[in-house]
Amino acid sequence: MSMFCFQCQETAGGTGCKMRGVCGKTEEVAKLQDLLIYTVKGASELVVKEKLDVEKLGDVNGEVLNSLFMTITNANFDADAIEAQIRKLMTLRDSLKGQAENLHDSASFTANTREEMLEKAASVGVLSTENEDVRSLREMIIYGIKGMAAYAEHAKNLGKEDPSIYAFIYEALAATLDDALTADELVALTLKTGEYGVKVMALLDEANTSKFGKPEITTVDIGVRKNPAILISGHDLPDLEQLLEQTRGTGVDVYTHGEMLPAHYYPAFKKYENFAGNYGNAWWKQVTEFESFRGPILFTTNCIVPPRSEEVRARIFTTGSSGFPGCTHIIADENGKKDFSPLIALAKTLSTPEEIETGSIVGGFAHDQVFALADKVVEAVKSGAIKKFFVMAGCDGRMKSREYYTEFAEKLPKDTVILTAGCAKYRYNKLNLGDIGGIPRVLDAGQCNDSYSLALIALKLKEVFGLDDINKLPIVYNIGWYEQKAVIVLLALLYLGVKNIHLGPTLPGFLSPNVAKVLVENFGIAGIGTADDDIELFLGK
Ligand code: FSO
Ligand code: SF4
Repeated sequence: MSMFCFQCQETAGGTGCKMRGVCGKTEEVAKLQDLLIYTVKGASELVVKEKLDVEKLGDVNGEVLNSLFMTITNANFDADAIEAQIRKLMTLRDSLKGQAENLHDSASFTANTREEMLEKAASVGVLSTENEDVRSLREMIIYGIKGMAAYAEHAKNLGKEDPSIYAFIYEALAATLDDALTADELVALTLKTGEYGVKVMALLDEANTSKFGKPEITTVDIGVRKNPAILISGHDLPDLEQLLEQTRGTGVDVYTHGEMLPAHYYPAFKKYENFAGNYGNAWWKQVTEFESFRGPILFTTNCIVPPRSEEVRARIFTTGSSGFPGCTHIIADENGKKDFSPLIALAKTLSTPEEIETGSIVGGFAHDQVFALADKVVEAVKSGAIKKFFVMAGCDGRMKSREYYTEFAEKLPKDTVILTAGCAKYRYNKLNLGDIGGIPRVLDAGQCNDSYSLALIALKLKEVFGLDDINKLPIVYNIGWYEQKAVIVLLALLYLGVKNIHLGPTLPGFLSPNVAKVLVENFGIAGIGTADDDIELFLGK
C-alpha cells in the first residue's frame, strides 16, 4: 500500500484512500502530511514531558497550528511547502529539548532529504497503530485537533489566543503516542477534545465579532456586476479585510465563494462599495465556477479542488495554510501585511465574471441577531407556528447522495425552521422555502465555526423554556460532514450534551465498528435514511 488516508467523508470506498486521494492528494503529499503530523506529535511530547510553559514557546504554537491546518482535507497540495514545514517543525521541536528521557521516536527522528522523509513517513502513518479501535479513537482525536487548530489559527490572526487551548493540543497529541492509554481513557479524551472545541469556537466568535462587528440580517447579491473582479474563498476574514482595503477605488470588485459568503453579514465589510456579492456555491462546484468567473481567485484556507486547466491554475493564488503547486503563494510581511497587488493587476487584464445566477440570498442569523428576535421566535414556538427546528449545519460535498439534504429541506413541513452554518447550506439556501411570520425558514448563522452560534441559540431556548435538558427542545440535528472541522464541531456538540445527532451522508470511515457502537449507545449517533423516512422519524409520526 502506497498511502493511507481516511480522514474525510469522501474517502475511497468509505474506508480509505490507498493510491491517490479522491480529493486529488498525491501519494507523496499524503506521506509528507503523515510525517508532518508525526513531527507535531513529537514536539507535543516534548512540551508535555519538559513541562514547558506554552506561553513562552515563541513561534512553536503558531507553527503547530499551521502544520495541523496544512493537513486538513483540501488545504494544501504543495509537497514543497509541506516538506519545508517539516524542516521548520523539526528545528522548532529540537529547540524544545531539555532533560526529559525515554522520548518517543517522533521527538527525535531526523530526515534530511525528501527521500528520507518519504521513507520515514511509510512507517508512521495512520496504519502504524495496529489495534483498530485504538487507531479509530486516536484518529478521531487528531482530526478534532486539526479542526481546532484551524479555528485557533483564525483567532490568532485576529490577535486572540487562549494558552489553555494550546496546552490541550499538546496534551492530546502527546496522548496519541501513549500505548498505555486504555480505550476508555481515549474516549474520555475525545470528549475533552469537544470541550476545547467549544472553547476555540467561542474564541473565534469573540475574535471575529470584536473586530468586524456582530453579524446582522443581510441580503447578499448572487448576480454579477460589470467590473473586473477577484473571488475570495476559504474562511479567513482578516485576509478579506486586507483584500478589500487594497482593491478599494481600483475599479476591481470582490466576490465571495463558498465559506466566505458569511463575511457579508459583518458590519465592518459593508462600507466597501466594491464588495459585490457571492459568486457560485459550495467548494466542490469551483471546478466549473472558477472557469466562468474568469478573474483571479484567492484561497485563504481549504477547500481547494485541483483545477482541470492551466488557465484556471494560473489565476489561483493561495495564502495562509493553503497551497497548491504552481500557484502563487502570498505571505505576510513582518507586520502581517499581505500584498495582493498581483491579483489586482491580473484582474484588470481579464474579462468580467460570467453571470451564472441572479437574485439574492439572506443570512446573518448568528447568536446575537437571533437573540434580538428571541421574543418573536419564542412566541412562534408557543403558538405552534414553529413546531420544530432542524440544525442542518456542516459541510457540502460532491457525492450524489447529498441530494438528500435538498430533498429533505424541500419536504420539511412549513411549520419547521432550518438552522444552518457551514457550506452545507448551499444544498437549500437558494430554495424558496418562505418564512413563518417574518422569520425565514432557513436561518444561516455563518461559517462552519459559527455552529457555535447554533449551540448558543439552543442553550438560550433551553433557558427561555425552563428545560433541564437540551435534548428536550424541539430541535433535531441532521448534520452533513466532510472534513475535520466538522469533526471538532461534532465533538463540541457531544460535549454540550446533544444526543441523537444524525450524521451523513455516510458515517466516518475512521470509526471502527466498536467505536461506532460506543457513539451509538452513549450518544445516539445515527446515519441517515431517505428524506421521507427521516422526516417521518423526526416528526414522530
Ligand atoms: Fe466547508 Fe471545506 Fe467550513 Fe470545511 S468549505 S468543507 S468543514 O472546509 O470548513 O464548511
Ligand atoms: Fe482521501 Fe479524504 Fe484523505 Fe483526500 S482527505 S486522501 S479524499 S480520505
